[in-house]
Amino acid sequence: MAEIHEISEFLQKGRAKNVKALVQEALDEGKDPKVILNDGLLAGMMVIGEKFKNNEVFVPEVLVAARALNAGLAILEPKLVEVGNEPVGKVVIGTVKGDLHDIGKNLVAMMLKGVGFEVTDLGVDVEPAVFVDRAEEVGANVICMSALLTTTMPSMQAVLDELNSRGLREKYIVMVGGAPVNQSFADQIGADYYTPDAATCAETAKAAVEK
Ligand code: B1M
Repeated sequence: MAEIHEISEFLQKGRAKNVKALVQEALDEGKDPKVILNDGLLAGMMVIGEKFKNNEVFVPEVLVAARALNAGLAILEPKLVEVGNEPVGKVVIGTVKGDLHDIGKNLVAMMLKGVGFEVTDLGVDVEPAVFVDRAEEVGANVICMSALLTTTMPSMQAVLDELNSRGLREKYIVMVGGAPVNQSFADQIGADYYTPDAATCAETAKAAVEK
């Protein structure tokens, strides 16, 4: 029987194969995908995050743990995502310029798909102009930005500046998030919504386009 805590432990050791196998086993046993995500994968990554902060582990260990997390997420994705017939709207999403963290952004993209959005994922280190160019190209309603570094948060402002300078600000719902981002920062830069986690982001985006 797959124990959820084992998923967290193998993730911390960067054992992607074991993580994949255990996630699959847990799903086969009928365990709730959200429990596997929160108590297995994300709990393991939180431990790594704390150890990283305290200099108990370093970039290589964090990278292999992140790879193991992504491997587990790939197995979980079909269960977390239930795609409807008609998209509720279109989103472009990316991690802002200078920032290479993509796990949270991937999770947000997954949840957005889960509530029925068509999602264009721009990846990481995305130039401000690219957010706007691609939003225009795909006919998006929502622009979602993720930042994990305090030093890259100003790149979010740069996207809003880009929208304003092209006279396109009113056309898009702009959403921001990521660990260092908060409501007061969102207010300061003039974003429409800050949400603290992937599920809330997806629900809020859906409610916003349906308004
Ligand atoms: Co880096 N890193 N990292 N890192 N890393 C952090 C963010 C850090 C907090 C670690 C620490 O010191 N405690 C710290 C930032 C400090 C700061 O600025 N405040 C840090 C640092 C300093 C760095 C480097 C500078 C380290 C170095 O090189 N010396 C470097 C920067 C590289 C760069 O981006 N230019 C770096 C590199 C890396 C790795 C490459 C090794 C790896 C990233 C791998 C990858 O993403 N593929 C990595 C990782 C994994 C982390 C930690 C450990 C984990 C981040 C993560 O994936 N969490 C992180 C410590 C931590 O956060 N505790 C850390 C799990 C993920 C699910 O959570 O992304 O927060 P998160 O997403 C959440 C919410 O924030 C939200 O939804 C998710 C939950 O549902 N959310 C949104 C995210 N985006 C959203 C958008 C929304 C709404 C919600 O709306 C649009």
